[in-house]
Amino acid sequence: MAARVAQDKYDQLLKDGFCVFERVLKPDMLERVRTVSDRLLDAQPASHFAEQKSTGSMISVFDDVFFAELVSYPPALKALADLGFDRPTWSSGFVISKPPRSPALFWHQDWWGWDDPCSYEPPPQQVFLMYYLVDTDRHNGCLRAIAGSHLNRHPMHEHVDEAHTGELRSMADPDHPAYQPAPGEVDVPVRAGDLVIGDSRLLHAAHGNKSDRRRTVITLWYIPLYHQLPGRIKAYLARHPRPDTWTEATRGELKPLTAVYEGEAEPIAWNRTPGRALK
Ligand SMILES: O=C(O)CCC(=O)C(=O)O
Repeated sequence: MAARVAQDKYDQLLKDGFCVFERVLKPDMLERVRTVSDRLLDAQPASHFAEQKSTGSMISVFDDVFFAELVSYPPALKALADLGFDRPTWSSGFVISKPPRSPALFWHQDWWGWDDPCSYEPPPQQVFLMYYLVDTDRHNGCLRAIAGSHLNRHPMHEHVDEAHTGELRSMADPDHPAYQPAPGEVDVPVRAGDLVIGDSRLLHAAHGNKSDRRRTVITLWYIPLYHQLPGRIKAYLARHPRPDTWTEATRGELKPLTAVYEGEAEPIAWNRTPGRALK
C-alpha cells in the first residue's frame, strides 16, 4: 500500500475511530471462513439466538482452531503493519451472525481498561478487525459508527454506560435508546472480505437484517501497541486462558501475537464504563 494511503487510513483511525481496507480476505480464505462459521452457527441451539436477539450470535473463535489461521492471516497483519502496528498481539474473537429478519444491534463500545489514564489519549489500546462474510448495506445489517466517539463524549454514552448487559443483548426493551438512531451516526457498508479496523472505544452498532440471508461478521481483537501499554494492562492481557485445542497454534503461528508480561504489576480491574475524563 502506498505510504500516503496508509497515512490517510491511520489518520482516519485516530480521528474517526475506524478505517476500511478493501479486499483483504482472498476468495479461497473467505470461502473457508464461511464454511467454518456456518458449521458453528448451525450447531447452536435456538436458546443461543434468543439470548442474543440483538447481537444475533456470540460464538467464541476458540470453538474452532481453524480461526488461528485467520488471526495470523498475513494480509491482515500487513494491514496492521501499514498502519504502523508491526508488533501487535491478539486476545480473542467472536462469530457474530444476524439471522434473516433480525433486529438491530445496540450501541456499545468494547474497551475494558477505562481505569487507566491511557484510555483518554488518542493511540488505540485495542482494535477490532471485522470481516463481514457477505456484502453489507442498510438492508441486511451493515455496521454503524459514531465517528470520534472513542475520544469524545456523545449523548449516547449516557444510555449505554454499561456495555453488553444481558438485557440489551436479549432486547428486553426494544424501545431502549440503544436501539435507536443516534445523532451523527454513519453507515459503514462493505463488500465481503473487506476489513474494518476500529478502536475498541468507538461507539458502534449495526442495522437490523431485513434480508432472507444470514449476515455474519468475524470480530477479532488485537492490541496494536502492546509493548507501549502500562504494565497493569499488559498483565491482564498476558493471562489469555485458551482451550487445549489451541495449544499447538499458540506455540506455532500465534507465538509472535501472544502477549507476554514478566513485570510485577497486578492486572488492571475490568471496567467497561468510560470515566468523566472522556472529553
Ligand atoms: O454485528 C456487527 O455488525 C458488529 C459487531 C460488533 O459490534 C462487535 O463485534 O463488537
